[in-house]
Amino acid sequence: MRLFHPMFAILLVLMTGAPLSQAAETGSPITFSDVWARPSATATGAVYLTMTNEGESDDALVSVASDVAAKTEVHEMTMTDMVMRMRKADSVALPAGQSVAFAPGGYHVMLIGLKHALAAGDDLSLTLRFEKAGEIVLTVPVEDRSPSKMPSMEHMGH
Ligand SMILES: [Cu+2]
Repeated sequence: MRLFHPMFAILLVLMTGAPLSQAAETGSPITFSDVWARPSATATGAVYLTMTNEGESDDALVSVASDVAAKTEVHEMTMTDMVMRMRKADSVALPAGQSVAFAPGGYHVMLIGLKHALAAGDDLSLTLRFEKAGEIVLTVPVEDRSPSKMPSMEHMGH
């Protein structure tokens, strides 16, 4: 049977397109975008990302790990009495249907005790463990994005 009528092609695209957009092929309802790490020549580095829960049940990021650093933690920057502080977040809630952005000035993944410098163009592997979705491994590109206004801020307290 030959199905070369243009209408069939359109139907096939519609039929195969739907499940892909739900990330069904990975089996995980958690999707990521805007994943990048800041270049670093010091002992610490930072990873930023946006995570979205496309599933029906609430989840939470409970731990992070990377083999490029001795210790990997989720940190949160907060403004208290006009002073920026950084503290370790034990978990980050990711309710069903919502996104959480890790971005300069807010949440970030802190790489502590880097085993080597991170240069733009490098990749690093980051493992995120979720309460329900389990472990997800991301490849994080090191990118030289818009320079931070306060480059030393993210390293405060380390
Ligand atoms: Cu930090």
